[in-house]
Amino acid sequence: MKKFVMFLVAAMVAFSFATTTFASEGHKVSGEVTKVEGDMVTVKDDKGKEHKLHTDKTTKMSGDVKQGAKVEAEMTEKGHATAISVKK
Ligand SMILES: [Cu+2]
Repeated sequence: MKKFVMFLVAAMVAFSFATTTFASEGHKVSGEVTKVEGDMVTVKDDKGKEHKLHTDKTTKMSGDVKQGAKVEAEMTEKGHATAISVKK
């Protein structure tokens, strides 16, 4: 019985994790900031592709996002950055 309960809990945790991952899908971009222009931040990813991200008050910024900084960003399909954090 205990094992069954443990299994249920594990299954629920796994399921909620999967749901969260799916819900926050968008795009994750990690790379180097090549340009900061007003509220637009350009990030060049590891494959050399440039992503233009729009930032505003709702963007969670952590660290000093500036040219040359290595960052990890979360963006929506429309190119709006929901979070940008500087990697250490
Ligand atoms: Cu935006």
